[in-house]
Amino acid sequence: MSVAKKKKPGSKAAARAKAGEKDLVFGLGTTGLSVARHLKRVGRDAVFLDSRDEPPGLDELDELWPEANRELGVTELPADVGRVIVSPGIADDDALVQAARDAGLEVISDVELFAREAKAPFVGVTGSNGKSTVTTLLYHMCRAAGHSALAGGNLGEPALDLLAEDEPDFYVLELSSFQLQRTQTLPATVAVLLNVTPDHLDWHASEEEYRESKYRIFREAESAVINRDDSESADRTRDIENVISFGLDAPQDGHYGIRREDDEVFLARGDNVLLGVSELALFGLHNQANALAALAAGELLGLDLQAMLQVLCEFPGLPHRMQFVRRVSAVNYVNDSKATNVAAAVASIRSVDGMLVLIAGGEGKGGDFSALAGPLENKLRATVLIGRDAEAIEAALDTIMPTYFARDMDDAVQQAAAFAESDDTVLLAPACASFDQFDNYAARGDAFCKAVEALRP
Ligand code: UMA
Ligand code: ADP
Repeated sequence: MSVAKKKKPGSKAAARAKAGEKDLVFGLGTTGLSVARHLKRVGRDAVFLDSRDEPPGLDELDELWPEANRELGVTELPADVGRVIVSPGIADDDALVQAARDAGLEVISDVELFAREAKAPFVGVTGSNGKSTVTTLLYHMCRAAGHSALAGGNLGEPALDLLAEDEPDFYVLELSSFQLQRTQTLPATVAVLLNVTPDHLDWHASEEEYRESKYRIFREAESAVINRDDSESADRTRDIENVISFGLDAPQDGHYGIRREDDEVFLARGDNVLLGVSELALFGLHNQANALAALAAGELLGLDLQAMLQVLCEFPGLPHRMQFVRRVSAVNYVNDSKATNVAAAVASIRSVDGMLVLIAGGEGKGGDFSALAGPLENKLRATVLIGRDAEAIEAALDTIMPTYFARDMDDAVQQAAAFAESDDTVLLAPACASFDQFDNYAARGDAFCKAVEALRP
């Protein structure tokens, strides 16, 4: 479905969400519960619906709102609802969502409700990869620079829950394509688009729709941070007064990039070098890009430069993102379970010096696994594959080096340990979602760490 056809704020559909009318909250997971708490706070009535008989948020809803009307294990649009607040995991072509639109109802995300109510300025961070890292960096930068800040959204704590806390100087929101697709109101003080590479093609109708959902972040932004590699971002931000770009090339005046001086590599703003990349606590070229994007966003918020640089020297990264686990028998084990798409796995493979044994696989999201082959050339010892789409990855990689199949993560780690040679890295970078074998990427990363801890030197 084309984004351009959606209803605008202030349209007839929006006007239907009058006080007294019931909202339909579709999805009873983390987001649905945060919507419940919000509606309770503002005193609006709601019906809660989930296609599952026992959705994860049910017990908490029972406690929070025992008398709430609920419809479980159903997928039909109830009568008498004024607007529909849809959880991000529900795809846009869902029959109920379509029925709501056909009925002229307003269909929105939790982020739309957040943006309508938030008083403090907020930064929106989106992109195919690097969102959580940049959101967290910016959060720490705000605080290091003496401001109060709250971070959330796709990162974990739902946006609406942030409104229940004391109002901060800044909100920093990680925004997924799912959330952006159903958000009309988004007056971000700073909108950051890190990169756009194929992902979530199992949710979006097309790659074009996925890309469009990302560019929606700029619609009402006061200022923007864009990636110089993406010329479309430059086009989409032409009407925004303050736009700062970042990239891994040498930057023009007022923009962020990389400069080389006397064989050393620096993060730079225009001609000014700011910090040697060897000082960064994060590693990998992709994290240099993330650091530059965070600096650009921090500048637009007016944050102190020295405080931001200090954060870059100290922030070690989030768990499950290029997380060093252990060195056993002269082999390094790195957990990048959050590399849930092909571009992320490519970035992590590029970050590893020397030879590697790759553990990959899971639920592919429509990405093209053959893009893994180039970066692996001349640095792949072996690949060990797990999960539903293991064979599709094998088809893309077996021309480079032999691939092996593993039953589960323990088996994969043991096989990888047997293939690895001295000073190799065993890298978990699945290029896939985890849901076929695990609850989520964190459970997959934990399983990897546990299996590595169990290895005997
Ligand atoms: N579901 C049903 N039936 C329903 C409702 C949901 O089967 O009626 C399924 C969905 O298809 C999905 C699962 O339940 O498989 C969870 O969906 P949800 O929308 O209820 O998810 P929440 O628990 O609310 O979590 C969401 C984000 N999840 C998704 O977008 C899938 C979380 O991001 C986010 O942290 C949370 O809101 C708070 O904002 C996770 C994620 O995987 C980390 N995000 C994707 C990503 O980063 O790649 C976009
Ligand atoms: P997201 O929240 O967008 O999933 P994260 O910051 O959690 O991003 O990083 C997830 C994974 O994506 C990392 O472990 C790494 O493999 C990859 N990654 C991070 N930043 C970038 C980037 N700027 N470009 C490409 N890949 C990246």
